[in-house]
Amino acid sequence: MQNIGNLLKGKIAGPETGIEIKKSVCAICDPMTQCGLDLYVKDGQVIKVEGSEENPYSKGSLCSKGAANRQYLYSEERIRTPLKRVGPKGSGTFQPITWAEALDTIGEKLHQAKVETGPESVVFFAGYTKWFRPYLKRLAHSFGSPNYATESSTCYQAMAMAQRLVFGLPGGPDLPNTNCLLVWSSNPFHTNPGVAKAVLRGLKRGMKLIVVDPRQTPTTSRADIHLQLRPGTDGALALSMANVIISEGLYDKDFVANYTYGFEEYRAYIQTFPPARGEELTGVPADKIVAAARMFATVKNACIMPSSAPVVHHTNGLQNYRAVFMLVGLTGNYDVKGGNLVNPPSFVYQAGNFATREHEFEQSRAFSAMAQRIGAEEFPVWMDVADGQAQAMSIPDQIRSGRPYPIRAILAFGMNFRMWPDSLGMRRSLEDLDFLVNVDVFMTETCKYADLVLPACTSMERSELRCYNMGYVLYTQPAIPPLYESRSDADIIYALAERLCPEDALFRAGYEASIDWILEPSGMTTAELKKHPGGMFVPNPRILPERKYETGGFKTPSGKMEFVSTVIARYQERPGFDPLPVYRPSKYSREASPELARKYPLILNTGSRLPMFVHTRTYRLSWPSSLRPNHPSADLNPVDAEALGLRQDDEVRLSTLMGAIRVKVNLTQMVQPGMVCMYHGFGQADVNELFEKDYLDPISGFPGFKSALCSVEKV
Ligand SMILES: Nc1nc2c(c(=O)[nH]1)N[C@H]1C(S)=C(S)[C@@H](COP(=O)(O)OP(=O)(O)OC[C@H]3O[C@@H](n4cnc5c(=O)[nH]c(N)nc54)[C@H](O)[C@@H]3O)O[C@H]1N2
Ligand SMILES: Nc1nc2c(c(=O)[nH]1)N[C@H]1C(S)=C(S)[C@@H](COP(=O)(O)OP(=O)(O)OC[C@H]3O[C@@H](n4cnc5c(=O)[nH]c(N)nc54)[C@H](O)[C@@H]3O)O[C@H]1N2
Ligand SMILES: [Mo]
Repeated sequence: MQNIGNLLKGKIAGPETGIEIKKSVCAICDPMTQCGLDLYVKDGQVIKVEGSEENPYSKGSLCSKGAANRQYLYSEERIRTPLKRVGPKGSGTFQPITWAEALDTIGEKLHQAKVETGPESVVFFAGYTKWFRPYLKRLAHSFGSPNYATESSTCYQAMAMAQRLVFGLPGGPDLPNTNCLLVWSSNPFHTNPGVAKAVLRGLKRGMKLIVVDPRQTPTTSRADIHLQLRPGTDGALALSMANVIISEGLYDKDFVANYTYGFEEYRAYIQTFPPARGEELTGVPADKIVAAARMFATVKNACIMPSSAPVVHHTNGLQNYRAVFMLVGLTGNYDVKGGNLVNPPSFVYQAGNFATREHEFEQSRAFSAMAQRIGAEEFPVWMDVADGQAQAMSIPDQIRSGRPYPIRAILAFGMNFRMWPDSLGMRRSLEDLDFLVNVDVFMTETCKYADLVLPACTSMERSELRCYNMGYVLYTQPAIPPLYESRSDADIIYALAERLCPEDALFRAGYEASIDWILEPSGMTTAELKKHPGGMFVPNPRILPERKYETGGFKTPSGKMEFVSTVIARYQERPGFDPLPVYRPSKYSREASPELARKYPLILNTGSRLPMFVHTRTYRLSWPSSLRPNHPSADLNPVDAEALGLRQDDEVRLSTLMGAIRVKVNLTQMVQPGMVCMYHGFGQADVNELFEKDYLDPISGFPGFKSALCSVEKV
């Protein structure tokens, strides 16, 4: 006889214990990492969380954050009911209201703004969370507002823009098949466990690894060559590598002759970047530049793994990444097996090897039938080639100036004003709005400035569609009903659609019918997917040929891969809009602002991911935050610490020309001398307060979070 007490203590699932295993996904990071969860549920309570073995991406593993999903789910800081602010903005004084009152109020307020100042005066915003974006974008467009904006104004888009300007369509690294992986700034061992495992598998089969990173990381420690450049000098490094590849005749002459535009101008330009100059500009020894260039150009096939953030978080980031991606074409590695393969996304940025109607669903009204988007005047290239969003970095200024038209209201899902540079300025702008709604799982600082706050549930309590690049799809079902009065974001969007755009037939048909409509070209349905709670492989995966450009051309205006951008050329009278990938040092750097560098001698590089934190999400959880002292700290090399008379955990003032914050110092060899690294999103010491609102890349509008100038002094 089994002892039921022991089975219960061991949390063993089965009829004896009444414990059921329910399938879900972890959405603490989103969406590239979405590990499968096995949730042990008894009496409507999640009593244990495990990684799901059947998920082909995560294969049973969970990171330090995913393991804390119960703490996330049952956090005391969860919002329980819809709330109406009754005290002053920021006071955090709220009164519970019913869902009906909340939804009706939003319907009335947004309708009023639409009538008085036009639908474009209402912004529909999503923070880092991505799973519900197609529905939110449709809501904006069906309402008539072009102003759907997201965290992608600081993440991913600029990288995608750089690739689109060069190739038309972005290509992703073909990790399983490549023989040489050039990781141009990513540290998957901290940011994406599935990719880290793929890197390890590649190394086992003899793949060469080159990593470009100013720090030492678990990724660089595995590299054949680590190019430890100074932050923000990526363009100079790429141009110098191109100099070696071209002068040694290692480039793909056939591809260059037949499929590229502007090569002669580019070749003339890179003449000025011999390895010795590359060393001077980047700090990477010339012999390493030569060795890396030769390896990347001669090992076949080779690919570049880019990242959504580090290279583009500079005032010269977009041009730098263009120079980097050109190396893929130069060496004939675009859209080939083991190179950078073009495989368009199926759903929410993820390639799943199936076709959908996601884009048609989202864009329920053409941009030409709406007002111009926020940021259109400052960032025209964004409007030409980014993914159909407004540039959210222009929101704070436009709220204040009312130009070119007023912004009256924001309907936000997971907005965090600390995502913006000059975060306090963004917060002040939010105070100027007539009406702000924030939908979040937790009562955050930003919620305190909202007029209405709505409680969202977590991934464990909702139903969502996700896909994986090995051709795997998942349509999750709630493991437990939403806690308290929380609701899924999608349910909230559909309830608002009844009030904001009642004529929209797909919204009227409902959430699941919408997903079926989106999935139609794939032949899959939600009914079928529900039979596979842990997910399933796509029945007839879409396998695209290599070198698609041979038949269709490149999706650029010239139809070729562009060394000289015909899109940027449209605006070349503007400073920084060079059609060639011209290298300019970061606006605030020893090279470009020597005066400032005398007062602020260190490079401020922020936001390198820590394994236990995800932006503002996990500071509140005791398991992850027990892994690193939970006080804001800045990383400093011991050489700099000694020169400044600092010891581990000393309190310092970290200053830029915008102001100062107080943090502790953490001494580590991971950062190179001359560089200060600080994680973002701490309310008590927010490094984004130290960046000016217009410290942005002129083309992409991305903030220069990874190269400003700062000083550190003991307090
Ligand atoms: N200095 C500096 N700043 C940076 C960066 C940097 O490297 N350095 N990185 C930038 C990048 S790349 C990114 S992606 C952004 C991240 O930008 P943020 O949007 O600031 O990221 P989070 O803090 O993770 O998420 C915002 C909110 O979403 C809420 N949320 C979580 N799950 C859900 C959900 O299911 N529904 C709803 N409605 N809300 C939910 C969270 O509770 C949180 O309050 O920060 C950018 N800012
Ligand atoms: N644990 C955890 N995982 C995450 C997140 C998180 O917050 N926590 N956030 C998610 C999000 S939103 C994103 S965008 C991704 C980011 O994913 P990754 O890009 O993999 O991670 P980062 O740590 O931002 O940056 C990678 C490396 O870039 C280096 N770097 C910094 N400046 C420069 C530079 O100027 N040039 C070059 N070449 N390299 C530079 C850093 O030293 C760092 O080691 O991670 C995702 N995954
Ligand atoms: Mo990001």
